[in-house]
Amino acid sequence: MVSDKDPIVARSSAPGRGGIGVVRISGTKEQVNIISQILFPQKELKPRYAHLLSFKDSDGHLIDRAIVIRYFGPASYTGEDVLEIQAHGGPALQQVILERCLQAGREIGLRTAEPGEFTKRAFLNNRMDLAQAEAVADLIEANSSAAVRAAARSLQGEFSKRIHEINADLLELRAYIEATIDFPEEEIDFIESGHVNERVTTISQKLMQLQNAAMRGKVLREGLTVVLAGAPNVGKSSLMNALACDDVAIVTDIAGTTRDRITHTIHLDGLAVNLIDTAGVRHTDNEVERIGIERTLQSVENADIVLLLRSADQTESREEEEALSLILPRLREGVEFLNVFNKIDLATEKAPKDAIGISAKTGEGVENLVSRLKTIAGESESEEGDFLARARHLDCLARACEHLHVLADNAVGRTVGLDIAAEELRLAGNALGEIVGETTPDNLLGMIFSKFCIGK
Ligand SMILES: Nc1nc2c(ncn2[C@@H]2O[C@H](COP(=O)(O)OP(=O)(O)O)[C@@H](O)[C@H]2O)c(=O)[nH]1
Ligand SMILES: [Mg+2]
Repeated sequence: MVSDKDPIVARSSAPGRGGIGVVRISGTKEQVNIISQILFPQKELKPRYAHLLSFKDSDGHLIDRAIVIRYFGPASYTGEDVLEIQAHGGPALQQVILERCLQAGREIGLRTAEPGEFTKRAFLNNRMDLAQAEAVADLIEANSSAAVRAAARSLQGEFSKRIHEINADLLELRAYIEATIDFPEEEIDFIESGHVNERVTTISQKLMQLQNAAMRGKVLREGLTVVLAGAPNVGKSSLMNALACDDVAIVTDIAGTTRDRITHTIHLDGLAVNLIDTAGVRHTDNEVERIGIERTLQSVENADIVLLLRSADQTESREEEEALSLILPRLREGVEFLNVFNKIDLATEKAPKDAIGISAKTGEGVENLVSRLKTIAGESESEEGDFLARARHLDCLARACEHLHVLADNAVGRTVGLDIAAEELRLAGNALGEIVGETTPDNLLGMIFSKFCIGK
């Protein structure tokens, strides 16, 4: 078991070669003093000052010249004392520096940091809340410019601020209801004059707005998943290649060519779009193809947008109907569903009004399809600016909503007793508290930080 009290060290810059490589040490003032005196003897390090110093091995041989910065807690990233050594960024050199640091700190228990441990300390020392700490990892992992901006907003506390606002409302209302419990005769008067039910409705609405924003935030973080589905041979793989501007999927006129999912990420207006080409859906006795088709249907279940492809030259064929009957039941509620008629170059008639006509072969209409995707993706931009969210946050928000709905659906004081109402408000607050880390169980914290990269 590692302890949060140990001094820790890690390489904070990315592995590989670079102009600069950064090794960071965090610990108490005494711990960092001891290490710093061994590494840089006779040198008093001023806080937040870039010292140019010789970094030497234990025999006094020069290893590199480095910029060394000393931070005094709590004014540091972790909230503890920190020593940052910026040397040249070679992998072997960085390893030598790391080992020398570990050797210098051996007596006082210096150890290599776990993934995310610097940020975990920042959280434990109240330098940031949990949603902000997660935003650090999300900022590093952001795969589009929109995700970068949203992660930066989360890191500044935009998401947390909205959680705290709702939590304050919940707390105030709960305090009022709990005070009312002490006056059983005047209960109904108190509930009415305190507009308790109206307040429940207002808080529910705020919470649902936040939930919508968080859903957009999750799309920003993970990208928009667009699944290409339909009967065999309608041109799904051809469209995949056209959208990817590359030969990512095999195209033949043999039905059942694509058997496994093929994924490829493109960027539309700064948003990552994960395209998934799938096996054509039909009834089949072939075991491998059957497994592929089940994977298609699973992808459909998890999609943000499903492009249902049909071949414009043979619409309403038995295959098309069969595919449709298997795909439609697997669509989640609220999923965007676009009818795409491919092979319009072969068709004598135009695509129906509600469908997008394209030719994956000639490229006709593909531009139009892309702009439809962009519109859908663009709808995920809110005016006040998005923040990033994770599945974990959506789960907490959904639980908070459930507790509030118990009260919103049943008038407080009439069908729901006051003690139950107070308890539901407390549970809703707890669920929200988990997002910012106020009520998050320790094992969950461990899991969250273990997904970080080392040195962060
Ligand atoms: N004329 C024409 N042929 C197409 C078009 N799109 C795909 N094809 C052809 O239809 C056949 C099946 O295409 P493929 O992309 O493998 O279909 P999938 O089974 O749905 O993935 C191939 O021979 C393609 O060349 C199109 O827009 N026009
Ligand atoms: Mg295919």
